Amino acid sequence: MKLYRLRHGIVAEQSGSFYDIPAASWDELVARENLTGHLSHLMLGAREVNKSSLTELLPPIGSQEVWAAGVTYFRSRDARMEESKSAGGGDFYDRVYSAARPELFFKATPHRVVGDGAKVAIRDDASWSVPEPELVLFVTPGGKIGGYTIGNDMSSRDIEGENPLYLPQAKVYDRSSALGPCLLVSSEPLADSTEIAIEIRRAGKTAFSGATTLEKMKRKPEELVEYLYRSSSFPSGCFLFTGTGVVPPDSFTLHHGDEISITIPPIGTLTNVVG
Ligand code: DO4
Ligand code: MG
Repeated sequence: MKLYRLRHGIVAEQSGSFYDIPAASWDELVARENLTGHLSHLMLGAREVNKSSLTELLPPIGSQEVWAAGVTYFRSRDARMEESKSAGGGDFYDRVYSAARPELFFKATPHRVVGDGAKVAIRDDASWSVPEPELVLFVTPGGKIGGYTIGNDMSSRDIEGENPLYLPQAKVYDRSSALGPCLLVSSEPLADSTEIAIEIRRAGKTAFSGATTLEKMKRKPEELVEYLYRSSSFPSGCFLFTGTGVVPPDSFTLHHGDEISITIPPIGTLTNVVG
């Protein structure tokens, strides 16, 4: 089942039909251990609505923190070793790729997150900016993976490449994070063959496209969650980006007006324009 958060309420999609979900708030609905069971119960009395009511989509987030894992794909390790080589930072990426402890960093507070159709930003003081297409986990307060969404972990490569200690500035700024278009509620793992694809369109043409699959991810989603929840509590659950496996060539930087579309087939497509 897919859950959409709209300006005027919450809509569930099941088998091609849409239903209004009566809930006091997004947090009240999703921050529970048996979300699938709770939704089945709510669906018994839910009112069917037209697909056209899916307007004014908001990101599928309430008060949750957004965290991110990094260097979980070989392509990310490679690109980052190269960009930080002259600063002497390359070795850190190589080490974290094969270490037992994953890289986990704080990515966003909810107000820095935009939804499908909204504008993402590039930093004014960055000269090399890229999107990072990623599968994002929704993790319950108890540490169970309760659902999935699509994420864009916007990043300033020149700032991170200058010094890995600048990572929070390269990663955390207003509209640096996009989530959506919905939350796919499922306690089942996604298939390893699941594809994560990105297309960046500029002036009506494809400026970059690429894809990867979950089987290329070095770590298991549960492993990332287990580390994140060590000595940390998340009373309303949290979102966790799982890392990027697609990095545009070094000659590529985002421009204002670029349209970024990220598709993960069981979830949908997340589209944002840079502005
Ligand atoms: O190491 C820095 C961030 C890595 C990242 O965001 C990724 O691999 O997706
Ligand atoms: Mg990332």
